[in-house]
Amino acid sequence: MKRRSAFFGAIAMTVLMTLPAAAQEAVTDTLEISGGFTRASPMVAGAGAGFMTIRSKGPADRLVAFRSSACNTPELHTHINENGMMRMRQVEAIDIPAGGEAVLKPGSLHLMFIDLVEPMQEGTNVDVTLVFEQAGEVELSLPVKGAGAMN
Ligand SMILES: [Cu+2]
Repeated sequence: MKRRSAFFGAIAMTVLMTLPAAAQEAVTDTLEISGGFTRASPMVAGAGAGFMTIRSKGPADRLVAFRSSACNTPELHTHINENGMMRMRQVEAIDIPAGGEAVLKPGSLHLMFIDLVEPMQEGTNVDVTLVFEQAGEVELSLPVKGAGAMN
Protein backbone atom coordinates (compact mmCIF):
# COMPACT_ATOMS: atom_id res chain seq x y z
CA MET A 1 0.00 0.00 0.00
CA LYS A 2 2.82 2.39 0.87
CA ARG A 3 4.65 1.53 -2.34
CA ARG A 4 1.54 2.19 -4.33
CA SER A 5 0.92 5.70 -2.97
CA ALA A 6 4.57 6.57 -3.55
CA PHE A 7 4.19 5.37 -7.11
CA PHE A 8 1.13 7.53 -7.76
CA GLY A 9 2.81 10.44 -6.01
CA ALA A 10 5.68 10.18 -8.47
CA ILE A 11 3.25 10.25 -11.40
CA ALA A 12 1.49 13.34 -10.03
CA MET A 13 4.86 15.07 -9.66
CA THR A 14 5.86 14.24 -13.23
CA VAL A 15 2.56 15.61 -14.58
CA LEU A 16 3.06 18.85 -12.64
CA MET A 17 6.59 19.31 -13.92
CA THR A 18 5.71 18.66 -17.54
CA LEU A 19 2.64 20.93 -17.76
CA PRO A 20 3.41 23.11 -20.76
CA ALA A 21 3.60 26.83 -20.11
CA ALA A 22 1.67 28.92 -22.64
CA ALA A 23 4.06 29.65 -25.47
CA GLN A 24 4.24 31.91 -28.48
CA GLU A 25 3.81 28.90 -30.75
CA ALA A 26 1.14 26.24 -30.32
CA VAL A 27 0.55 22.90 -31.97
CA THR A 28 -2.59 20.79 -31.68
CA ASP A 29 -3.55 17.60 -33.53
CA THR A 30 -4.87 19.70 -36.41
CA LEU A 31 -3.44 23.23 -36.08
CA GLU A 32 -0.08 24.97 -36.01
CA ILE A 33 0.02 28.52 -34.71
CA SER A 34 3.19 30.54 -35.22
CA GLY A 35 4.59 34.05 -35.36
CA GLY A 36 2.20 35.42 -32.75
CA PHE A 37 2.68 38.94 -31.39
CA THR A 38 0.91 42.05 -30.21
CA ARG A 39 2.01 45.68 -30.38
CA ALA A 40 2.75 48.04 -27.54
CA SER A 41 -0.32 50.14 -26.81
CA PRO A 42 -0.74 52.86 -24.21
CA MET A 43 -3.81 53.06 -21.99
CA VAL A 44 -5.09 56.15 -23.87
CA ALA A 45 -5.30 54.12 -27.06
CA GLY A 46 -7.78 51.92 -25.22
CA ALA A 47 -7.15 48.96 -27.46
CA GLY A 48 -4.48 46.68 -28.87
CA ALA A 49 -4.18 44.17 -31.69
CA GLY A 50 -2.78 40.64 -31.95
CA PHE A 51 -1.42 38.81 -34.97
CA MET A 52 -0.34 35.27 -35.92
CA THR A 53 -0.44 32.62 -38.61
CA ILE A 54 -2.83 29.71 -38.08
CA ARG A 55 -2.17 26.70 -40.30
CA SER A 56 -4.39 23.64 -40.59
CA LYS A 57 -2.63 20.30 -40.92
CA GLY A 58 -5.94 18.67 -41.87
CA PRO A 59 -9.58 19.69 -41.78
CA ALA A 60 -10.97 23.17 -42.05
CA ASP A 61 -11.58 25.01 -38.79
CA ARG A 62 -12.79 28.39 -37.63
CA LEU A 63 -11.48 30.74 -34.99
CA VAL A 64 -14.73 31.86 -33.38
CA ALA A 65 -13.52 33.88 -30.38
CA PHE A 66 -10.66 34.58 -28.03
CA ARG A 67 -10.31 35.48 -24.37
CA SER A 68 -7.62 37.48 -22.60
CA SER A 69 -7.22 38.92 -19.13
CA ALA A 70 -5.57 41.93 -20.87
CA CYS A 71 -8.86 43.41 -22.02
CA ASN A 72 -12.55 43.49 -21.21
CA THR A 73 -13.87 43.15 -24.76
CA PRO A 74 -12.02 40.78 -27.09
CA GLU A 75 -13.22 40.85 -30.71
CA LEU A 76 -12.15 39.33 -34.02
CA HIS A 77 -11.57 42.05 -36.61
CA THR A 78 -10.63 42.60 -40.20
CA HIS A 79 -9.85 45.72 -42.23
CA ILE A 80 -11.97 46.76 -45.17
CA ASN A 81 -11.30 49.46 -47.73
CA GLU A 82 -14.29 51.80 -47.70
CA ASN A 83 -13.96 54.47 -50.40
CA GLY A 84 -10.21 54.58 -49.92
CA MET A 85 -10.47 54.63 -46.11
CA MET A 86 -9.22 51.60 -44.21
CA ARG A 87 -11.71 50.74 -41.53
CA MET A 88 -11.88 47.94 -39.00
CA ARG A 89 -14.89 45.71 -38.91
CA GLN A 90 -15.80 42.94 -36.47
CA VAL A 91 -16.09 39.48 -38.02
CA GLU A 92 -18.02 36.51 -36.65
CA ALA A 93 -15.19 34.05 -37.26
CA ILE A 94 -11.87 33.63 -39.07
CA ASP A 95 -11.80 30.66 -41.45
CA ILE A 96 -8.81 28.34 -41.61
CA PRO A 97 -9.19 26.36 -44.86
CA ALA A 98 -8.45 22.62 -44.92
CA GLY A 99 -4.70 22.23 -45.34
CA GLY A 100 -4.37 26.01 -45.63
CA GLU A 101 -3.77 28.95 -43.36
CA ALA A 102 -5.24 32.14 -42.00
CA VAL A 103 -2.81 35.03 -41.65
CA LEU A 104 -3.62 37.62 -39.00
CA LYS A 105 -1.45 40.65 -39.77
CA PRO A 106 -1.44 44.46 -39.53
CA GLY A 107 -3.95 45.97 -41.98
CA SER A 108 -5.85 42.70 -42.24
CA LEU A 109 -7.39 40.14 -39.89
CA HIS A 110 -6.46 40.55 -36.22
CA LEU A 111 -7.39 39.90 -32.61
CA MET A 112 -8.73 43.15 -31.19
CA PHE A 113 -8.21 43.82 -27.50
CA ILE A 114 -10.81 46.47 -26.69
CA ASP A 115 -10.95 48.23 -23.33
CA LEU A 116 -7.46 47.30 -22.11
CA VAL A 117 -7.14 46.44 -18.44
CA GLU A 118 -3.58 47.80 -18.45
CA PRO A 119 -1.21 49.20 -21.09
CA MET A 120 0.50 46.67 -23.37
CA GLN A 121 4.18 47.16 -22.57
CA GLU A 122 6.86 46.24 -25.08
CA GLY A 123 8.93 43.32 -23.78
CA THR A 124 6.09 41.77 -21.79
CA ASN A 125 3.68 39.02 -22.83
CA VAL A 126 -0.08 38.90 -23.25
CA ASP A 127 -1.80 35.57 -22.65
CA VAL A 128 -4.71 34.66 -24.88
CA THR A 129 -7.01 31.67 -25.21
CA LEU A 130 -8.10 31.08 -28.79
CA VAL A 131 -11.43 29.32 -29.25
CA PHE A 132 -11.76 27.15 -32.36
CA GLU A 133 -14.94 25.51 -33.59
CA GLN A 134 -13.20 22.13 -34.07
CA ALA A 135 -9.90 22.22 -32.19
CA GLY A 136 -11.38 23.76 -29.05
CA GLU A 137 -9.34 26.08 -26.84
CA VAL A 138 -5.68 26.80 -27.49
CA GLU A 139 -3.57 28.89 -25.10
CA LEU A 140 -0.92 31.21 -26.40
CA SER A 141 1.40 33.81 -24.92
CA LEU A 142 1.98 36.70 -27.33
CA PRO A 143 5.11 38.84 -26.96
CA VAL A 144 4.42 42.58 -27.02
CA LYS A 145 6.56 44.19 -29.73
CA GLY A 146 7.07 47.84 -30.67
CA ALA A 147 4.08 49.98 -31.65
CA GLY A 148 4.92 49.82 -35.37
CA ALA A 149 6.01 46.16 -35.55
CA MET A 150 4.84 44.41 -38.70
CA ASN A 151 5.85 40.84 -37.79
CU1 LIG B 1 -9.45 46.02 -34.82
